[in-house]
Parts: sequence; structure tokens; C-alpha cells
Amino acid sequence: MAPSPSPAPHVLLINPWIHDFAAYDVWAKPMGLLMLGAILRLHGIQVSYIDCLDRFHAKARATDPFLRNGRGPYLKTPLENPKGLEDIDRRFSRYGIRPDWLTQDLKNIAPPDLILVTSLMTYWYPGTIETIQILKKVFPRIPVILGGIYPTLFPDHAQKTCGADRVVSGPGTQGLLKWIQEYTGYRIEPAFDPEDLNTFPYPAFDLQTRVSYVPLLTSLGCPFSCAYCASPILNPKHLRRNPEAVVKEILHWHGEYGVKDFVFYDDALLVNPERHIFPMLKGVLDAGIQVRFHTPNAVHAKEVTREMALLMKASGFHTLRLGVETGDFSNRSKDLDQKLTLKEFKSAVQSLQSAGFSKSQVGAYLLTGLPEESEKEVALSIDMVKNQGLTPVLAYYTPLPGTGLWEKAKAASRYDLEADPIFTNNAIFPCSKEPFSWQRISRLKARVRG
Ligand code: B12
Repeated sequence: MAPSPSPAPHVLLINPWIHDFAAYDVWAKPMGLLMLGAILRLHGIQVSYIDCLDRFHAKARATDPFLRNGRGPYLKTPLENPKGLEDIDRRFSRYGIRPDWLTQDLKNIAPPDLILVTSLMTYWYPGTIETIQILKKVFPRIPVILGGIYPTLFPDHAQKTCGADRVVSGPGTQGLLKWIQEYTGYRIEPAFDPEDLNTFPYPAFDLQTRVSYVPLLTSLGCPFSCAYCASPILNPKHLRRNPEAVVKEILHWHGEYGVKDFVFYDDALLVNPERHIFPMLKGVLDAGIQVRFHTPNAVHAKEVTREMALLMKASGFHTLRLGVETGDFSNRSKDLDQKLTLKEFKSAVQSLQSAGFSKSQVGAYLLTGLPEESEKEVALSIDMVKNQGLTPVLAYYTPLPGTGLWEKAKAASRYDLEADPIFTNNAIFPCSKEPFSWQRISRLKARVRG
């Protein structure tokens, strides 16, 4: 197939608003969308980007992008609670730029030929719908494609409600160039292989107003299959990048954009360390750069040996989160996960402590809000983590279709989880028959602090 002789089209990428009870930029960027943007640029396509969550928008109050290692609050506008959640005693809001700023920004750019919208959480879909409504008002004739986590996990709901011209489930990398041809007539020879991450360009983080930190994806997928996690549905194949290529990417963002904070988005960063993370971190050390690494998406504690901990400390790991989930190791089974034993956990803790990591740097995620959970179990897990000298970090469970816990979650819920993804919001403790209560959260938080 010969490349198209017609001029390259203009594609607009949109990261939509969040509608939720709480949201904060804890190193959250639309990696998938900016990956697609970079692939389009690689093929000569003109790409624009509007981020409804832009904390550094020209009309927003100026803030230092490098404060708090790049993290920070979104602008927030109160909204009515969504239908079905009127009884939740929490403030629901739109997070992100003001709607009139978005409309103005859309009017200021050259009209696009195609618009790609992402979505990062199932229960954020009302923000996605509101964004698409504005896109359709400003560009009524331009096709809009929606992809990402929400249409992948709730395809029928997204198809019915989102207002996009096309709804895509699963990775966008496979069909991207085909859709460009279908909607714009522009034919392209692929210059990358969707099955080989080493052929991908760096995600287009440079399209942001400010690059305050950079997320890194060194692998896709996970060899474990935990009952609460959708990773095997979202990324069934475990694909890895060459460690040297990751080091080059770190040097690129550090050298060209002064980035100091790097955030791993991998589901299984530490597995197979000799061939993956060890050479990567040794490469960072050889380069002699001073950077900080963060793993807000938990790493597998069983992989944390003495050698691993020393290398992590030396190369600049700053915020570490371990996926512990529960302190009740005797009851750990296929119903939850089989990724960690008590012995492995203790050994990881010892390695991290002797490598010099402080208590505040190492958090152990503990799931709360699981179906059939008792408060006592969570309280004991908190105590277990504290006894080991780590910081317990509560991770509120979100039920997801297709995962091992989905049937139990539906049975335990006071909502019809299948009918509306709004009910999968972890902030409302959806897998309990009891109404939402601040007291329960406060008691657990007090136990974490006390
Ligand atoms: C990295 C990560 C994070 C990061 C932030 C990520 C972000 N962008 O906001 C951190 C660690 C901060 C995080 C936090 C949380 N996360 Co998280 N996270 C992930 C993780 C591991 C990877 C996401 C990712 O970037 N993948 C890589 C990119 C390349 O993939 P992608 O964005 O999906 O894009 C691809 C496709 O979706 C598609 N695509 C995307 N956009 C578009 C657009 C178009 C037009 C098209 C055609 C295609 C397309 O193509 C892309 C390339 O193939 C996923 C699990 C997973 N394996 O996906 C969980 C996941 C998304 N997180 C989840 C959860 C529960 C959370 C938390 C609520 C955890 C908690 N209990 O506190 C918090 C919420 C924080 C927040 N965002 O405010 C859930 C989702 C829950 C839900 N209801 O939707 C997931 C699925 C994990 C799980 N439990 O199974 N998370």
C-alpha cells in the first residue's frame, strides 16, 4: 500500500474532566492517549492536545510545577451528586479547567479532522460525557472516538451513553492507523509494531503545558492474576521494553525538560529483575543523574531482595508502595491473590530497612471495601504493617467486571453494579449493604495514624 498523497490530517487528543467525590493529581497522566499521540506524530500526523485536567492552564492561578514532586490539586467546581448517589454525604465535583476555558481553547485551534478522547476510570464517565457534549457543540461534524479503561470494561454502557461516534475497547495501538484512514482518507505505512514496545516513540508528554513529572511504562501486563485487578483484561500479554531504551527515555526527559520525578506505571515492574529492572537501574547509576523514582502503582514485595533494595536506594527511589492488600496471610487464597507470603513480606521489609529506606518512604497498600470484609480484619492488617515498621496506606477497592471478585462484589453490593459504572466508585464503599458512613473511614484512618 502506497502512503497517501493527500495532506496529513489534524488529530485532536482530549483528556476529559473527572467528576468524583475527590480527585488529586497523584502522578496521574493519560499515558495511553499520549502514547497514541506520539504514534500519530511518528507517522507525520499533526497532533493537538487539550487536557481538561491541566493544572497549569494559562487562565489558572500560577503554581510551581515542581512542588510536591510534581503532584498537586486540580481546580474544582461543585456539582450535584449523580443519580443514584444522592444519599452519599460527600461533595461531588467537576475536577479540571472551567467549561468556558475548554470552549475557548477549542475555538482557538485549527479545526481537527478527528478527535480522540480517553477515559481513565470507569466511574469518571459523567465527566467524559460532559466533555464530549462540548466537543460536539464546538465541532458538530468532526468524528469523535472514545477509548480507554471505561469503554474497555463497560463497552455496552459506553456505547449507549457517551455520545461518541465510535467506542473502542482495548488497546488503541492496533486499530489507530486504520481509523485514521477510515475517517480522514489518509493512508499510512505503519512505522511501528503494536506488539513490540521497543518500536514505540516516547509518549507525547511534551504536548502538556508543563512537564512536572514523567510517567514511565517499561512493561505492559502482569504474570499474576489477582481477583481484584483488571490488568489481565486490559493487557493480556506481558510485553517488556529493553532496559537500555528506558534509560535513554529517562535521560531524554531529564536532559531536555529538566524532569527530576519519574513515576513507574508498570503492573509488574520488578519481575524478572536480572533482565529488566537491574540493568535499567544500573544504567541510571552509570549515567550519574540525580532523579527520584516513585511507584504509586504498587510493586510486588516478593521481588524485593537485598540486592534490589540497595539498587533502588542508590538509584533514587523515593516513594515506594508495596502491594500487600491484607495482613491475613493464613487466609490468602485464589479468592484474593497468591502473590505474597508472610515470610516474603518480612524479608522485603528487612531488605528495605537495611538499605536505608525510611518508614515514610515505604507504604504498604491494604485493600479496604472488599466484599464480605469485616472492619476488624482491616484493623488487624493495619496493625501488622505498623508492627513491621512500614506505613499502612488504605486502598479503597473498586469492583470491576471480568475480574475474579466481580460476582461476589455484585452480591455484596447495595447497588446494581452491572447497570451503571457510577456505582463502581471506591469512595462510596459499593460492596457493602450498609449505607455510606464517614465513621468507618474515620476509625480506620485514626488507626493508621495512631
Ligand atoms: C498507572 C495506573 C495508575 C496511576 C495513575 C494512572 C492514570 N493515568 O491516572 C496511579 C498509580 C496514580 C493510579 C491510581 C489509581 N488507580 Co490505577 N492504574 C494504573 C494502571 C496500572 C495502568 C494505567 C496505564 O496508564 N496503562 C498504560 C496505558 C498505555 O494504557 P491505557 O491508558 O489503558 O491506554 C490504552 C488503551 O486503554 C487505549 N486507549 C486509551 N485512551 C484511548 C483513546 C482512544 C480514542 C482509543 C481509540 C484508545 C485509547 O489505548 C491505549 C494504548 O493501547 C491500571 C491497570 C492497567 N493495567 O491498565 C490501573 C487502574 C486503571 N487503576 C485503577 C484504580 C482502582 C486506581 C485507584 C482508584 C487505586 C486506589 N484504590 O486508590 C487510583 C485512582 C487515582 C486517580 N487516577 O486519581 C483501576 C481502575 C478502576 C476503575 N474503576 O476504572 C485499574 C484498572 C487497576 C485495577 N484495579 O484493575 N493508577
